[in-house]
Amino acid sequence: MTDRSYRFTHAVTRAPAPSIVRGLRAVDTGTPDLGRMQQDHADYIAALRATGAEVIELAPLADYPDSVFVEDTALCLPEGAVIMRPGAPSRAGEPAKMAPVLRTLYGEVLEIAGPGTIEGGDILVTEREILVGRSARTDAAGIAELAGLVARWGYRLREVAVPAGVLHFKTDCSLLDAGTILATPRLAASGCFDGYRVIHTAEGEEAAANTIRFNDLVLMPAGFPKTAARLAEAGYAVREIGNSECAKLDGGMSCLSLRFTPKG
Ligand code: CIR
Repeated sequence: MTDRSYRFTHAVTRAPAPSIVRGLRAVDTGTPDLGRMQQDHADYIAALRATGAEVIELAPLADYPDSVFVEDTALCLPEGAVIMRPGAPSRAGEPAKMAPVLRTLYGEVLEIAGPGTIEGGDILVTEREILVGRSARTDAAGIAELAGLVARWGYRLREVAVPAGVLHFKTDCSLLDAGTILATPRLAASGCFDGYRVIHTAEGEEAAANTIRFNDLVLMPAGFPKTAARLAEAGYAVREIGNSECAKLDGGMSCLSLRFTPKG
């Protein structure tokens, strides 16, 4: 096994815009506070930088309330990047804002042309395969198009089901190292992680499932002490980041960055 699924030289983030108050959400639990989100975002970026990575911070995009959630705009692999095609109409223009940035970092940048849709939050890249969740945002045609594009780089893609009512596949899981996944019991019960070591989120802490392993750290949303303790016991270096405002928009740790090591 290699460490290529969690060791990265680069990350790209985008600052939240004041329009974040109009961001998409499944259930309205209150208006996100921009100031608090900016503070949490700064902590998040500092944690990424503390691992030695270069973090590129993009300017806010007022026209796209959800544009802080950059993960959904692209899939970044060592060999190249693939620009996504979001299933949420209000987010359809976001990938075109990310593409020029990735073109400065990668030799090869491909694009999902459609008609299918696919968002980065539904894609989990592990050591041995690319898992893609079929969700309300990611459909069969989007998955098929991605499979065709990444085949040239030798990747195997496996479609998995996202539980009803869950926004993205990675809302409920994350990669902790080459062979280990953190997942909610409801997602793991589907058997989609057979062959991996799975650590479950603690009961009532399902919202802790969206973490990121980034170099030596695991960034996780603050406020889930039982799951944090499980990760620490398993030997991971956990860094808790405030996520109260992004959580109001169904966002977590993975959504806030693209993470990658461009080859060459
Ligand atoms: C949305 O509904 O699209 C945003 N409010 C949240 C996106 C979260 N992104 C992610 O999990 N990758």
